[in-house]
Amino acid sequence: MNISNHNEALLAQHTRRLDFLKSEVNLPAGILQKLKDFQIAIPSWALGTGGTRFGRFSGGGEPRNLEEKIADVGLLHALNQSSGAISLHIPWDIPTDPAAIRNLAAQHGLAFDAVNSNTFQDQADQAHSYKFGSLQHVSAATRKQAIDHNIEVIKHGVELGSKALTVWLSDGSCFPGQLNFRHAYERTVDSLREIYAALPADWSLYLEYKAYEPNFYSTTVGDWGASYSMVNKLGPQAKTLVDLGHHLPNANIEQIVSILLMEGKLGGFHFNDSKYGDDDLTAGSIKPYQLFLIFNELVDGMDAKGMNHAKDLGWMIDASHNVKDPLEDLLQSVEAIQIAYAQALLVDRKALEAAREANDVVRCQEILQAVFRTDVRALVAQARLELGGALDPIALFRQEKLRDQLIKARGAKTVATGL
Ligand code: RM4
Ligand code: MN
Ligand code: MN
Repeated sequence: MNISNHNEALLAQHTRRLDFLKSEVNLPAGILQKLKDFQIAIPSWALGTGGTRFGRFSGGGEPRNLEEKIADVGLLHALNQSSGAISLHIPWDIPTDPAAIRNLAAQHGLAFDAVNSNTFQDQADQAHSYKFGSLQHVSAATRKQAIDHNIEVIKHGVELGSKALTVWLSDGSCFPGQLNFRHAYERTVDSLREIYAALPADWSLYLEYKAYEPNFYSTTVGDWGASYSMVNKLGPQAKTLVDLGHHLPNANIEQIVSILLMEGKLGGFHFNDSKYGDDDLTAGSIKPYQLFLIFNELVDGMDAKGMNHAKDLGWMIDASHNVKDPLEDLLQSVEAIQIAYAQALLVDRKALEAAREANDVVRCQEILQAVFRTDVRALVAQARLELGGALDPIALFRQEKLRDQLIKARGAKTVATGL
């Protein structure tokens, strides 16, 4: 892959765009460094074409094992220098030789972000079914099996140098009356306590919430309130994870983010976008303004606490679907996240605060929207360029026919593990 030729060909145009941006906007000191430091983890389950319950249309060249998934993320990282981590889902991606996997990842400049447990599917060899839940289950033996699985996942993560466990539970009920909400809640907390007790001291536990699906009447960790109350019971290492697609329609996600952050209980993100529910669409593809408003709260809240933007929260993507090349899609998601972050860094917070104190509602909107409507793509590209990435990663991916190469190496009929 010839990144420097690609960059050279685009350099004049890029410089023109960047100069224009600099002439229009006062770039705060250190903004490029912040963009360069900001890495977004790629989920191992998004590297194949996502299916729906109706079907799956593989585009070919999908990674057939963990090694190939790491190679794919390495490819993304080589192109954008901003995807320097991978998040694994167990048992979809069990590292059988952790030292070799760690080594391979290091060769690509990749770290391991949160490891994810899976108690929403039954595995062939498992004794008890999760049909009626896992950590909430009425049977202690089923709960224990799910607890043990989570502890197993932590062990895999430790071997890879990961520092967090993400727990997403499909537990809930499909019909009114099916579940004693109180018992389900209490059993879930008790189970989580056992998992929490197995966390290494420098690890975090992220508890993800989701309003519905696969259960359609109630979800036991159904919203940020449920997650927040549970992580508070667990202790300081437990925090809430916000997946953007997991809310009921029109939820004010940026306000949720602001409150969790203020309370010190925001753990991290699963970025994606949605029109209806947990659609797992490309970040920024449907509601880019919402993504910007979320980052606006993040920058404000993190700065208020003196937090390190790059390191103090878990930044992960959770998106995959049917109709795009998964690697191109992930490049788009990463760029959308970087754009929202860059714009949030440009907000004149003093002016915004002054306008708020003066109840100048119009001015508040003007300040935010002026930034949102500023094209910061050249700034994000400059950060990539300085790190040795491509000015236009998707264009280079296509020029170099990288998908064709993957199909040649892996075959046209490959299907990656995942949903
Ligand atoms: C869930 C949730 C989890 C993800 C699974 C595959 O809806 O978003 O984070 O691990 O899907
Ligand atoms: Mn998720
Ligand atoms: Mn989801």
